[in-house]
Amino acid sequence: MTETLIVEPRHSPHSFLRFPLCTDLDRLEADIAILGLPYGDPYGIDEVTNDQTNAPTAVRRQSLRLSYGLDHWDFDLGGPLFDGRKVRVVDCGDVPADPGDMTAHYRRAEAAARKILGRGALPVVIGGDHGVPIPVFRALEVLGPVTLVHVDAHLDWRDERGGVREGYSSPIRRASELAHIGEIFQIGLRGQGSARTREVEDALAYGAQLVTAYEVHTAGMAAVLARIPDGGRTYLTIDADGLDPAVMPAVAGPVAGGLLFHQVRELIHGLVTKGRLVGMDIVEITPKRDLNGISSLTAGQLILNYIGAATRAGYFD
Ligand SMILES: [Mn+2]
Repeated sequence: MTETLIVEPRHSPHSFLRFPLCTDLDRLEADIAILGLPYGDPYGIDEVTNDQTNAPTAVRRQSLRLSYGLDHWDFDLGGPLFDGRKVRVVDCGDVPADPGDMTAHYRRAEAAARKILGRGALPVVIGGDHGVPIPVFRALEVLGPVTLVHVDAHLDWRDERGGVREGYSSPIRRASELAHIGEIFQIGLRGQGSARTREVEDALAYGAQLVTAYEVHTAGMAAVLARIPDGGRTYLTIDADGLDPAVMPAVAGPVAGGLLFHQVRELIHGLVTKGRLVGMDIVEITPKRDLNGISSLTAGQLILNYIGAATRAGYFD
């Protein structure tokens, strides 16, 4: 592959938390690699640059409100982010798209994720809509079997919509077709989305474990975590609308009754310590709908919880 993979953050004046930029993935030396994937597989021409494409920039802009310095105490973590250890976090910018070839950005995204994983770093992907993790799921092949954990109000098992197969209604269906994806846990389901009875039946036939938001509220996230096998690799894909709209107002499909921040935080810490959480994404933030930047801030706080938890679990020692 000779294509240029990466450009600098498109519109943000700075990287995520001002971490160093790495614009050449062949020289990547990092424990964690932040990667913006603005572009999905659109259902219509107006969705080529939907508001979700603005989210990597919005999250980077808001990230400076998350931290007053890496030496400051983070009560989410019980100490400074890096816990006094040597941890290398870089921001790899955004994968660009090519208006003359609307399949190019998924190819580049997969190649970028393969390089990040191949060089031993954990990818932290900022979408983009929920189509963008599909090439990342493919790239997980380099690691071998992976359990997929999915936070979302919606099932995302549509085979296609209007002939489009890799859009934001289909990521979990596409994941289920990959040989290296094993068990799938879908957490936070509620209300109505694009799923009909046939999609639910297909998910259940696959063996996907469907966990409603109400089950989490009643039984607690610890009970959900207990169902996920210990010791294996997991990848976490978070649709922002899996969280409650009070926490994540900037989403296209808000549904009441969603997961609360502390529940998703508990999920991240639990997955990190149960086995190896090999990466995560946060997608479907629509910054124009945001209030006080709270959705982008909350996304950034989830990312810091992943970095801090992985650090304390000895991932980078
Ligand atoms: Mn989704």
